[in-house]
Amino acid sequence: MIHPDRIAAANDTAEGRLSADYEALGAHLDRRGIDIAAIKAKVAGYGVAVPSWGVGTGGTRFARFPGPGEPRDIFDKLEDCGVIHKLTRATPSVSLHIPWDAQPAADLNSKAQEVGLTFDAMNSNTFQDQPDQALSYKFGSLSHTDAATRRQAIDHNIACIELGRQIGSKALTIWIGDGSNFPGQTNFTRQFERYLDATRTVYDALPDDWTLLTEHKIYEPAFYSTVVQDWGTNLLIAQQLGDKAKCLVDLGHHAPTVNIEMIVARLTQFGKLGGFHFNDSKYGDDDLDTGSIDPYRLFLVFNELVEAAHNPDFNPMHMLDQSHNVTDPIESLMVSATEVQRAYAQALLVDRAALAECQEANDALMATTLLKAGFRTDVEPILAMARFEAGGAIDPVAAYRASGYRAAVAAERPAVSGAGGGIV
Ligand code: LRH
Ligand code: MN
Ligand code: MN
Repeated sequence: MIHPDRIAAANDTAEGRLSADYEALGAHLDRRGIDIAAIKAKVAGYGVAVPSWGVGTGGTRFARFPGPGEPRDIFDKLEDCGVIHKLTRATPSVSLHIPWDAQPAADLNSKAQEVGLTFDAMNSNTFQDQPDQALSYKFGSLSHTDAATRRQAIDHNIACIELGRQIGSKALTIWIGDGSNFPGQTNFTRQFERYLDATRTVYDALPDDWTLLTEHKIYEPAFYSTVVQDWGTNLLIAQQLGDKAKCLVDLGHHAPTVNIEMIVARLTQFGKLGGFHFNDSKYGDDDLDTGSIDPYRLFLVFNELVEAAHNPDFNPMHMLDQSHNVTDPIESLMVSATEVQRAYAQALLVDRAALAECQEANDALMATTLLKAGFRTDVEPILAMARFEAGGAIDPVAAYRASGYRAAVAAERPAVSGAGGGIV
């Protein structure tokens, strides 16, 4: 863990500059009729969950190149996630993936408490076979042609709910790899009927105050068709199952030209936007760091979220879902969390009354200029001040590097070799 004294020491050198920058931005925003303290308060109240699997070095089917101090288990992962939150004050919860993180609830709870974190949505895994598993998911899980395999997948999801209940989670996210690799391999309709039937059984096991999030994805691992391939199918699922079922939008799970912010608006309009997996992509489900490729798209997504925020029932879950192949995962997750906050703060700056007027008057140029005015504003002093006031680091990456945390855990956690890793 990083000692607060270390954070204070790192902040000491940056504090004077931050105060000056914050004051200058405050004066600038004041001239635009915006109260900087109000924006800062909203940023300070915002949190994005970290995926437990994100703190290990990721890889591709070609190779994986682990770094020093790879977490050995969920307890090491929680330790790393605790560091991310300590420095950014932006990631108060962790999303677990089962069975990767399956451990007794009491142990998970005490470690989470020790590092100052809570648990976000539970993620089930029926896209891989596990060593002790009776039936294979090679040809599907919740939509498998074999009833016993579907039942096995249902039981796994119910076990995830059961563990989640004991650790204070309030949601189950289901993403399946089911689909087909050849035209004709499956009957689209019967396969989806089987999926709906099985998922309804999971839904019926959900506590009343839980949400079931279903996650769509256009392709991979199935390369011809995917059962839950897009937001249309996802919406059908949520509508068929009931009020507790909502759609999860992973930004990387769409075709490259798809207008994701519009999907966000549509799902919001009908009360079916359940949550996000934030990441960025150039080609497909690249799982690149949030905001690293197209920060404007992230801003446009947040523009829709801010637009919808007046509805008190609107409360989608926010989580990062990334694969860090060439960076220190802790650094990537810290930067990504602040990128999400940045998009939020920029969207808060948009003059919504003026925007509505431009839209009514069909003033396309001025409408888009109003959005750009939010996006172009450098809100870093707001983010840094919110972190600083909450006890975090003004510059999280600099403070992290100065702390020597990675070298310290590398001395304790055995080195992992990537040799032979990856399956082409
Ligand atoms: C699938 C996915 C889904 C999984 C995670 C590991 O591509 O986005 O959310 O649970 O990756
Ligand atoms: Mn995802
Ligand atoms: Mn994905």
